[in-house]
Amino acid sequence: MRRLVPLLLLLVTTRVAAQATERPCPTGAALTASVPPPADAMPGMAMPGASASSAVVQQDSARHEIRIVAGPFRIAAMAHESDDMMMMDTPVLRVAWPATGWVRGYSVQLCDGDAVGGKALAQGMVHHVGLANYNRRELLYPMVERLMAAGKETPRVSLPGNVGVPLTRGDTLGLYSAFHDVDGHTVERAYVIVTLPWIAAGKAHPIVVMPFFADANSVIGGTSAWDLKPGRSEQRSEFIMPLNGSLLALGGHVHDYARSVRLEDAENGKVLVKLDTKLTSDGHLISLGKRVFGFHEEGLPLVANHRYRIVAVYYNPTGQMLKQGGMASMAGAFVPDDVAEWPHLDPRNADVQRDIASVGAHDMVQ
Ligand SMILES: [Cu+2]
Repeated sequence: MRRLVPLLLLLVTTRVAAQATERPCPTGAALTASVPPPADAMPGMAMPGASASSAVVQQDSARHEIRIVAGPFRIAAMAHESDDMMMMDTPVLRVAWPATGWVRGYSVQLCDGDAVGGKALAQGMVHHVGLANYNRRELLYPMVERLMAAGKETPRVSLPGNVGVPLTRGDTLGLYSAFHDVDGHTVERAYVIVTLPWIAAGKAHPIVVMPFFADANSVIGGTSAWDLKPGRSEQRSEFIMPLNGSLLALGGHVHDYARSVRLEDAENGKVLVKLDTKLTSDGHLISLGKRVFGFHEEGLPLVANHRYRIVAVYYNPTGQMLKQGGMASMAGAFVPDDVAEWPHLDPRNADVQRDIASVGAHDMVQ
């Protein structure tokens, strides 16, 4: 999973308690009626195996929220014969963003479309839900932005009051997700509701914050996992900052046997941020640290045209090569000095096209 620690991740948790409690799931009938059938589901047009699900955007001005409702998804009970979790990946469902302004966080709900009175499904059925933004580039890579990502351990993200990620009316977002059954129950019609707290343009002037993502093994259009050799090993990659700005918070994603992942100044080798793991005695991952730097002035400055490096350290005690066992990235919230200098997304670029074709396929795959 590439981005389970997503953008804004870390600023986050303190506000959770202050949030309004989760709204109940709409009744199944209301859910079913709210999501139109997919446009390509016309007679004669449907491809074999094509999805019957689609997504719709609802703007709730009173609550200052924009909701993306997607479904229906069939979550089939599967035999769990091994430790491998059987996942059901959904297709990427595209929606047009309805208003210009700033996103302040997100939360994910899974609802049962067959429940008469409205019923939330176990959060544990959500392996991950992510949103790609096809109108903006990742800061460091010729890829479309991954705006948010949530797994079952990150059901809600909420930014501090005065911070937001800009989106423009008409931007195209793609929602991708994966589910798995819990306790062997099949759900015939599940719906995902992603709720994004929202500041409308003209209402306020929040600090613009953007997703930051840096991979120790960036592969566009494929998995960024690598084969983990026995013993101690390092995986590193360099990037050049495209513009000036500062990091507000930084977390990351690693797999079992990772010891640390760090950000260095590649010009002088100075360690800027090092995140250490907590592991079980046999090396399985318990958690990876994170850093919050504070706000703009006190953020960690990153300098345009300067070279930086991500270094992941692993110790694989198994004595064997672990196929695709390694993965490491850092992700967080970044405040550009001038957002107008953000690198442009070129849809004709071959890397960008490869990435678009693979959205959702490698994100969050363990
Ligand atoms: Cu992973």
